[in-house]
Amino acid sequence: MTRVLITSALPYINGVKHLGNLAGSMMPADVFARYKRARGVETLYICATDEHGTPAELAAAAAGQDVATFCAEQHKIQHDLGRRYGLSWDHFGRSSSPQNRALTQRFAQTLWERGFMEERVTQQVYSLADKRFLPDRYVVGTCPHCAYDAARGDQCDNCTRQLDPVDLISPRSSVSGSTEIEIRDAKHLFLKQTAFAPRLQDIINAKKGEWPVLVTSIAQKWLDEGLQDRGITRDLEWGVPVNAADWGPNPQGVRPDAKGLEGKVFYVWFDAPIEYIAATWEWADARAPGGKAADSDWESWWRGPESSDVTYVEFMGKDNVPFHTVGFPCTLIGVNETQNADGTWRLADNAPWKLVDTLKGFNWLDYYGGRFSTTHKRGIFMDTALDLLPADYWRWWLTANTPESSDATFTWEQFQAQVNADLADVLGNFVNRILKFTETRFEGVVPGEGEDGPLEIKLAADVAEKLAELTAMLDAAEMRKACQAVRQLWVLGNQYLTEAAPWTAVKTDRDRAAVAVRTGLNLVALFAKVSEPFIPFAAQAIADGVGESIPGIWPTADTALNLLPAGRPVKAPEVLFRKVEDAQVAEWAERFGGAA
Ligand code: B3M
Ligand code: ZN
Repeated sequence: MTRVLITSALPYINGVKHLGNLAGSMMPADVFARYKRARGVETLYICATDEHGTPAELAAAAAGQDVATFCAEQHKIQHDLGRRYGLSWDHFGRSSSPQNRALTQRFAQTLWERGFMEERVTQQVYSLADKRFLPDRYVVGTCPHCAYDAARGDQCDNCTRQLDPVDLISPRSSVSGSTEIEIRDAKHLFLKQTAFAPRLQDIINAKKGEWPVLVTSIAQKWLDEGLQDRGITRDLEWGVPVNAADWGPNPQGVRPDAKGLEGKVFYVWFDAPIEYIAATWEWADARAPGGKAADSDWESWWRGPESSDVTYVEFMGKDNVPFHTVGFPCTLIGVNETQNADGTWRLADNAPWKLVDTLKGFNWLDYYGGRFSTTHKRGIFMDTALDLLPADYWRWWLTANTPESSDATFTWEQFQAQVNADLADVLGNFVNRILKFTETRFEGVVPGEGEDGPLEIKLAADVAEKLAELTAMLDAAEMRKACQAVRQLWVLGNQYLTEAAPWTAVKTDRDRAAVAVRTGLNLVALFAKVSEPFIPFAAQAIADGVGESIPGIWPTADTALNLLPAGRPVKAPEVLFRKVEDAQVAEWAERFGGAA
């Protein structure tokens, strides 16, 4: 039996996430985690808020809060929202945790001592008015590539190119708006990513054909363009302190000259992925008596021979792929390995950290063909969505429309059509029809009489086929196809019931009607189990109706239609899915901005 470790990209702390963020990382990761647990696989699904960097400081300043208080509050809000969406994290950590601070510092120190880091004096933007350096988003100006006049120091939102703050034309401070800017020398630490290019190329070559083409092609593009050594420290107050004074010598016997590095912190993209590991440590500590776990409790998921039964799967949007195919692997390879004099590599110890086995990257979910935007408040956000409709409506639509092979678009009209058809007309209607009929004509218990006939034999074959398809698609984390398969199972149920027509049979042949009712009730139990990864709240209500507990054991072709013992009492649930009305759609399209 193998274990599965699942991470979804860490939502940034600067505000509530929109549905596009949910669709392209947390949602598919959750469906996958729920499915694995239902299969009886030991599963750990880890997520956290990503709390460092300039966007956190800027958002806190905009909210008029100190950044620690802001992050603590926002973490709670995101945690609570996740819970209300049924995101089944085993732990939802914080990249500002003591565990992440310790691990980030330890990894950085190791990278130095292995010779993969060096000090460089670089040119940085300094604001005379603000008396501080302006890293990343603290400076805005005109993009040197496309002339967009609100490009940020780290990236141009218009042409998406990565930038260096000193590249901006007419730079100004985002703190004060001041244009009194000069370029000053400042010392920073650089990770020598160039050294890792051949190792990364080997990894990508091995994953071509296995990972989504989107992912390997983004990684390959970065490798083709040539890796750059990367500055991994920043002149910020909020972040993991560098603490270079504690480090030992590099292979040339040189200790870092901590002078000039005082007060600096690591770049957010250096510590954020390390938080995947640190959050697992947080998880172990949170469960340990006294709050202090043994290292082996969390390390067994991540390093050395104890973790050899773990398959590690990452979920993320395409913008995060470079950091997970280049940045994070460089950190881990550098911590795991050393280079021999002839340039070959060897493991540094017998407990290397695990690199990703499967990387699921997703395209964008758009809003009416344009980008959702946190900054411009365009589209629907996780909190408001739940004020409109229960979580399962969103879960279903977002999973059924996962932007796997291309970008996908949300429109209220498509959303309404799909949730009404799939959830209300197909699934809800089926469950309701058969349970109501059982209540009125079979005393609300699973009938035991009668023998299966040709209809049931055909149904069993059809169900077996679709169930196999569903299982295969979930194993591959192919979300759209998995949704199709589960929907087709629901449709089979409706078709069967229409053909078997127990309401007609009951007038002439009560045994025949009993077989149809028993089969229908078993389908209800089956649907609860196989729908649980997608719509866990409704699945629970459905399971309750037939006295089943979920997540139970994933059904097989043999058990699929034999889940319920004869004589068990059953009960129709309250309305499972209310239809989304035209008037609601009109109101929401108006309120959130619809077409154009
Ligand atoms: N926080 C994603 C983002 O906000 C970023 C992911 C970190 S994963 C280690 O775009
Ligand atoms: Zn640009």
